[in-house]
Amino acid sequence: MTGRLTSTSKFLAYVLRHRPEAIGITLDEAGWVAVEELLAALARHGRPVTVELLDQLVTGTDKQRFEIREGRIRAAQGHSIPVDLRLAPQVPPQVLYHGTVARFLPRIRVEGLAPGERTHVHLSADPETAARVGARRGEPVVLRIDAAGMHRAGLVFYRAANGVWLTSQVPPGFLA
Ligand code: HQG
Repeated sequence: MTGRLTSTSKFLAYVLRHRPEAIGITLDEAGWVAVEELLAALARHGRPVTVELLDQLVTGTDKQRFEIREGRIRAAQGHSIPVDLRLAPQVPPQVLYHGTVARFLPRIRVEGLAPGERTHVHLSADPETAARVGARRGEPVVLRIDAAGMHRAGLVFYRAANGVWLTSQVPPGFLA
């Protein structure tokens, strides 16, 4: 991504996942806001985004952080504000992956994976993606999650529109 695309993507993710009030908008319960309302609010707050740039962000980046449906937009995942994305529970693959860093491991081994500031724990379908997630914080460590075992134990999985797997927590017994 170019610098402008990246910085706009990050600011939009901040607004749509964590702080819509930063530009004076509110999201509905499922995290959506009208595209027109979003663009007007961004312009009012000195962060103008054109329809073309927004289109590039939604369709043109590898991360697919945002979805647009019927004239509305939302972040596909990663929220800290309470939203109900209305995703249908999914049967997960046998194994999912989580990218983290060594300094978190002692706590993770005891507590399992917790969502922290976000509404869900984020899991990746492949170890390469998980390594990229972990690398945001340092030398990545990739954990293997016994997703099938969690599913058998009644824990629920969702898949965001961009392919990220979501679950409320991973108890330590399901980590390898
Ligand atoms: C760690 C990015 C101590 C966890 C990525 C992680 C992702 C614990 C950090 C998305 C813990 C939370 C989410 C425990 C978990 N004790 N540390 N019990 N349980 N942790 O950012 O998964 O670029 O909230 O390992 O691609 O890193 O934003 O979650 O290191 O999909 O679009 O606590 O963010 O996407 O960090 O990343 P985060 P994450 P974007």
